[in-house]
Amino acid sequence: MTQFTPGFLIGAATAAHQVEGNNIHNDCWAQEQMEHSSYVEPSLDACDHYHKYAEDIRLMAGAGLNAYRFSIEWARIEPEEGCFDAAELEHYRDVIRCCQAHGLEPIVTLHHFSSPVWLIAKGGWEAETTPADFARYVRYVMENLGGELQYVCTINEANMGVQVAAIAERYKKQMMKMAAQAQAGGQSPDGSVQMGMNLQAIMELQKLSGQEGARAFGLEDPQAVHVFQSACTAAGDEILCRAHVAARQAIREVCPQVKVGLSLSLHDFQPLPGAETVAEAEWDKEFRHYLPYIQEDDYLGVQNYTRSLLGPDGLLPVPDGSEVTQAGYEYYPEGLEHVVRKVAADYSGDIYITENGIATADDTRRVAFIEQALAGVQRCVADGLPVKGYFHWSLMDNFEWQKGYAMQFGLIAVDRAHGQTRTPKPSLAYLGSYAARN
Ligand code: GCO
Repeated sequence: MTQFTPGFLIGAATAAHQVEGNNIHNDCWAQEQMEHSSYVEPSLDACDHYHKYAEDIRLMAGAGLNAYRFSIEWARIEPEEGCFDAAELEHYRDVIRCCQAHGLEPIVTLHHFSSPVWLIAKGGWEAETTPADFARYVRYVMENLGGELQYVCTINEANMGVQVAAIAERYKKQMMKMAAQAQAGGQSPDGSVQMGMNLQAIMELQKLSGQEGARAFGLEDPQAVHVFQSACTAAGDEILCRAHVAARQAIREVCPQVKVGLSLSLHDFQPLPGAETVAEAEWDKEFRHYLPYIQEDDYLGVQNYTRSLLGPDGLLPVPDGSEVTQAGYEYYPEGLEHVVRKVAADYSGDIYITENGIATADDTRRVAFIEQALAGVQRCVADGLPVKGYFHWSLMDNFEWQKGYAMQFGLIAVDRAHGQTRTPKPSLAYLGSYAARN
């Protein structure tokens, strides 16, 4: 293990809704309460990071980390449109100052998937009003907290909506193929799988869930619910990019010293012979497409977890016999270096790895993953690529969105049933050992 040079950020990352607890004014919380929720369980108190942040920051600092990436919850700051909660603002000021008091550089994400309910009721991430609404929230935060910050990430995984749309399209094609095969064989679509399946009931439940989801936001039409983690249209993707640009402009007006960027979820696409054009098209969709909107940023947040094998017809399954994580990803830490090199070929700004990690109950695999991922990062730095920091996902085992608490991404274990007790795993100190000692 070789330490990075002084100034290279070595940190951990979290997201407000996944760790704080009781974000009762946001869209995820509303969807978690539904009778037909797609969330396996509600977030509830999460990891009570809202109250235990000082303990968590102390654990990071004690392990040698020198940075912390966390998000500010828009729905806490602006629970009702145009009404700002100064007490919540002061909570986040306390978190920022606690980081600084313990030698951790804070990187603040201003939107990490969850949005205020009122925004979704207005049309959410497909509404023409959202860029201005987002910029107003960002300006309020930066006017009050910007003087204490050096780094801000406007939007986490800005390409998530495009990726969800691609998954939805793949799923739709598979369902249509199954139904066509069944009907060609003279069967009902239900008979196309070797189990008792009632497609009609599935469709009815999806209809029920959609109607309930619309009601959660005071809407009639399920198609009008546009949360951030839903398939976006090309118009919605453009609205999101305009929201980033409007936020960047507000930040630059209020705090010109702050480094601004967004983060993208990026896959290490690996084409089999004959699938090279498919891989390039996928990379264009999830990365190059955003270049016009980020070329004036100070940095890009790169988030990578694994590789994606592609054949001529698109995504291929994880190869038989591969080590697979709790998230169903192939264990593939080498993907990070590949993605960083591909990004640097087209983007000239600084690169911060704002998420990289592994969902596993075996912390020795997390240590090995970190070692292999950071070896790749150090090769990139040695080759002169402008990589300036690495944030591991995640600081603690937390609420993995619709999958609930089943996955363990954390450097710290959390016993939510017994006082939210924190138990640092060996991987936390191992990660900290890479940070230069000033
Ligand atoms: C994301 C989010 C995180 C996830 C993490 C593990 O990248 O999807 O930023 O909130 O929890 O990636 O899936």
